Amino acid sequence: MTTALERYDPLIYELIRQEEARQSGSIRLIPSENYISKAVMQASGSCLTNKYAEGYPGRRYYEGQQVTDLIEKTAQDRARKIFKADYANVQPYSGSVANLAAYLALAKPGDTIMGLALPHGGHLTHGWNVSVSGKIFKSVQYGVNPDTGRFDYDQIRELARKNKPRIIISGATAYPRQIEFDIFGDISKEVGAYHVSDIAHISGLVVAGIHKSPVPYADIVSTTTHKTLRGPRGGMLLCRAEHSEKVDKSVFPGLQGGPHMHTMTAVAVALAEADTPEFVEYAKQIVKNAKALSEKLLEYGFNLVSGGTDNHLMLIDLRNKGIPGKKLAKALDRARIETNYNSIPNDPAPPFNPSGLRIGTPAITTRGMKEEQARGIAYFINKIVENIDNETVIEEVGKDVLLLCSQFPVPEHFIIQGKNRQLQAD
Ligand code: DSN
Repeated sequence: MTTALERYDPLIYELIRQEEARQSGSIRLIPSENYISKAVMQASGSCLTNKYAEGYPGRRYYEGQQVTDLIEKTAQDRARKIFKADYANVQPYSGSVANLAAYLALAKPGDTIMGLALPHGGHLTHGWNVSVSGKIFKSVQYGVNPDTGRFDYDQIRELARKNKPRIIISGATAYPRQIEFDIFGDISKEVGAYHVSDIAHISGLVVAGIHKSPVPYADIVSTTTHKTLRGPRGGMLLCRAEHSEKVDKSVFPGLQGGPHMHTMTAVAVALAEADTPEFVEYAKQIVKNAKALSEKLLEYGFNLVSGGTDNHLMLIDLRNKGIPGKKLAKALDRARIETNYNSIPNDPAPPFNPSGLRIGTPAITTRGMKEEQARGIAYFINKIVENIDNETVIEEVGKDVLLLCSQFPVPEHFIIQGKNRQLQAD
């Protein structure tokens, strides 16, 4: 039977089909990507896409909110529960908007914010100069220690004492080690700063108790919903009770109009899935897979920033292999392995052709791969590096990757069974 989409728009139908085939026949190592469950996909493609709901539950600017209020309250309650937070705002369209909303809830344009520099693993929105966060605020940027590739908390403290920022941001997009949120909290207290923590990458690990949580030590915690947390693409803010009104106003009407209710509905489902024993096992396996992959890469003579990983990702410093990150990422892509080229701390090469490659294990773990397959992927990467200009070998690796993919199909679409489901809004 043909679907409505196939009949109405065969071109787009065909392109979606091609993307499905591409996703299923390649190994996804981009650490910020994942695959969502059938339930999340269904909620995301539901009739909630048809509804405007500007405002918050019980105080909207449009009528017909009998159901949307229940959905938003459910999403908020589930977020508060699994992150153990006082308050949750589940409306941000993305992590970037969530970050900006957090800053504007606590600071005014012109105030100083201090975050991790982009080339050291920070996000654009942590005050990097091309982002609006680096334009409307005075931005002070810290880096990682050049010898260890890790945070030097004494240096961060010194920088904070010197610059007295209004906000200190903890969190990263390419940092492979545990983050000591309690120390960030102490530093913030000492210099009279607010502490905003961006856990977009690690929020699934935090929920599962595999990574320390910033919630007890941060004024506001920001996250995306689609990385290790494995929900639809979106953003979310968690905060102390005292900041809840400011956070709400900052999101709406400060930065956004009507929330994307279909996404929020899917977020609610993903939060229920994250509140299950299966999810905890999944999160543990992400880290086991990352460790297995990183250890095998080290055996092959790869240099990893900080020497390894504590979480879901690693950053390969390719300088000793004499191959730029972009060239390797493109060769890997031809062999059906998706990665992203990335700057390494203090990279001598420019951002468009940097010396690093960022890889991670959330998506392969969702496909059911374990340590053995993670080590096999390290073998593929090494083989491509050793044959970077040999298209025949690249094609052969691509065939082996396809075989591996067929043994671990994209779970079309898996169902989380967990028992701890909170099925209704309180
Ligand atoms: N673009 C995301 C990532 O890949 O890490 C961060 O927003």
